[in-house]
Amino acid sequence: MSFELPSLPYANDALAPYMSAETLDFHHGKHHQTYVTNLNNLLKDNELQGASLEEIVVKSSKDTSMAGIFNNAGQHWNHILFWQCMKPNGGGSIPSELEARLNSDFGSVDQFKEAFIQAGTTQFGSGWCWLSVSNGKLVVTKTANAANPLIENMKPILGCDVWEHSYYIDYKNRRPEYLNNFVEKLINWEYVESLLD
Ligand code: MN3
Repeated sequence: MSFELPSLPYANDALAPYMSAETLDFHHGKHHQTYVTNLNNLLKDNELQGASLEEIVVKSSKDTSMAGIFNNAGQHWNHILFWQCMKPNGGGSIPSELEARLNSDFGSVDQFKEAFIQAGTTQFGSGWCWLSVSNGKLVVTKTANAANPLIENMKPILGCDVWEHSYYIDYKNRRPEYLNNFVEKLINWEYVESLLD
């Protein structure tokens, strides 16, 4: 069984102007597709062939001889979450259960947003910023390259790609502006809440 590129849950021009059709054509159609193609090729004759994507990510993260599999499996997993975490006319009000959890664990929704944007802004080079459930508590973290919170026993419920391919066409070097628009205009909060617990 091989992995496949999932379709975007919206039209490729539906997130404009905050994320353009050109960005999605390249990011989803080329970059994400390449991770899937590489992963399938690397899994041929590998002991992890046939395992679930999450199992491949976690197991390959612990074995340096599987670095190539880890990088491509991690990026496949990360992008699947990333596409689902956005929607047209996103941002806005947060469903009540998630809002209460953000208030409880960060002090306020604004403090959560500040921490999330700060994590993405300060991730040096390529990587991701995350909102995850860790031991029942919501936490913000950042990771480099293909890594994600799954490999630290957390459950990611929101992830933002801060590789340059995610924003350079639309924002050039202005990563903080991209992150701010991701939070205020793109996040599908209903989907994020559906991943709680
Ligand atoms: Mn990407």
